[in-house]
Amino acid sequence: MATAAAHAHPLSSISKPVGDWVHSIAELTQPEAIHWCDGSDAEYRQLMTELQQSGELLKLNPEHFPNCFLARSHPSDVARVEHLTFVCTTNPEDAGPNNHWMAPADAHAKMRELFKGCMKGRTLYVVPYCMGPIDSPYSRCGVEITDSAYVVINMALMTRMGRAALERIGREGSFVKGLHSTGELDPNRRFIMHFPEELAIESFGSGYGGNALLGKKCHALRIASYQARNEGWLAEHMLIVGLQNPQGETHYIAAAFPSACGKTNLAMLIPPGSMPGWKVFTVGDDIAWLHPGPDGRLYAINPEAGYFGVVPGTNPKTNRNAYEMIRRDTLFTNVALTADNDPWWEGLEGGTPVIDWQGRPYDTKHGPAAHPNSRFTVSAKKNPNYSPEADSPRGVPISAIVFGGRRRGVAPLVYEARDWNHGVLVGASVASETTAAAIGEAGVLRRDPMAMKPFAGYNFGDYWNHWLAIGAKLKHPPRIYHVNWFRRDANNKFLWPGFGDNLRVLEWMLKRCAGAAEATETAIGYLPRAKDLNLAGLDIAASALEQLLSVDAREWRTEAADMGRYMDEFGARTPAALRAEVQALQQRLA
Ligand code: OXD
Ligand code: MN
Repeated sequence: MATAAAHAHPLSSISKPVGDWVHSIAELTQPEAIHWCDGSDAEYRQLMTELQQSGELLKLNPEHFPNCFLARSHPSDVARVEHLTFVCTTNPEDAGPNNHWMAPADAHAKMRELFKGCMKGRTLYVVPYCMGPIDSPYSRCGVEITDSAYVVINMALMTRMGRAALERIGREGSFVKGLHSTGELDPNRRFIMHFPEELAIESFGSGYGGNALLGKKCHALRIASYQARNEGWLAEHMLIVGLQNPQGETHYIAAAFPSACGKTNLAMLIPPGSMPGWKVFTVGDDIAWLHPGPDGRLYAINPEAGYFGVVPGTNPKTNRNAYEMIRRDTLFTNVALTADNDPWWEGLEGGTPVIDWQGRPYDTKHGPAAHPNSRFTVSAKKNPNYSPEADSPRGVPISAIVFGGRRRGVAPLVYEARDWNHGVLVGASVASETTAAAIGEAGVLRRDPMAMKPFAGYNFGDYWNHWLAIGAKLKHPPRIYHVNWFRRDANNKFLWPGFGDNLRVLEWMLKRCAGAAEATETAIGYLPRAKDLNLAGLDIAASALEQLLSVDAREWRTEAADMGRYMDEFGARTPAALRAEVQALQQRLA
């Protein structure tokens, strides 16, 4: 298709700014052909066929996994590369100590050298996309130029991609410019550059999701967070879920957790059998754009249209919805294979791997069969619990915001912030053990404010200030909570069952929002007592609950001091109101 359609396009709605930009990139990168994506089914099928012919995609067992495919990435290109990800602002202070910084002119010069002629013999795909419902005033558009057909099909599943987006861009005039090439996949020639002041992204040398699907982390979080600050909203690393109680009332929660800490599982939660009458609706599993609404509440849209979820650990017990969802129409990346050509991953509970994620005969001495950060890409519409509100242009009203991390100690199962400003401190002090979602050592505790450490496109000090300002605008702000599903006992065993049973904690939050549940006041905020939680049908020891719901003042004094030190790293940009919150916490703990 590419060669036949060289430099031709069937789309009449190309505006001059888009046309001119594509033209200038084509001059720089020298592709053999240009393909303007229209987002049609025919185009998708054609690309899938081409990718199979070139061996980049493998068809999985069509009886067991109809219309499912496997892609294998280069073994050095399996996760986000935070050390090679830069925010390029004129003033380094604007990027902040939370980002790697490069001067925009230097970054552009470096990237120009890499992009020069890099698409020779390849097809340049123009991928217009809309983040958010196509008719929502809260949505924002972008165009990704890429030389990877794998990226195009992922973008087709993950965003509203094609003709309608291009038409909206034509009407609006402005769009985020994303330029991507897989290059030679050389880790020494790999950079993910962000230019928030120019609404531009340049990514070279990686084909991995978070580095290459520019609509996701690069646009919808790093660039959007910067845009959101200028425009008075928030772009957050949050799932959005609707919870319908047995009385038939639905409330929405937005929750931020670091990568690979169970956002997709919480967004698709299955109520335990002992909680009849509850229903769960997924609005989003990774990113939320939050806007103060005309009624003084906070409204959320999910800018994405699909899931790029972590595969290992998915089974009928942990997430039956996801397990069923990814049995058809799904693109797998870096999972293993059984002798039947079925996908296999650790935690599947059945089947035997014979080929590992790198395509080698499986041998335990090579490590896990599936890569720990192997992924599924699937359209959100395939989720049996897809919320009917997920396409609503006005978004859904948020009753509670939840922050959480993966911590073996210190943080209790749940606590409620005293008010919005205290809640901003609770979010700012999220800390979590690192996971396989990014290159680097897993299991190391690091501060990850609002789960945005890898994704905030500007200085965290300014970001916290913006959070405080948003709260001041809300007549009916959501309540703010912190949860820790990952607390362990002295034998390193998880104390809380997690997954579906997390609904017990969410129920308490929603009852608190309605003024219908009790709590005890502690120095760190409001905690439920065991009797305040719905524990019907749950087999859990009283001693486990006691540990889960306890606050150790000594540990928390250390924690508070550490938070204060962390905030000092942001110097004068840390808002005084947030420092005051740390001091107040320290006084309550004294
Ligand atoms: C993701 C991540 O891919 O957070 O969602 O790493
Ligand atoms: Mn994520």
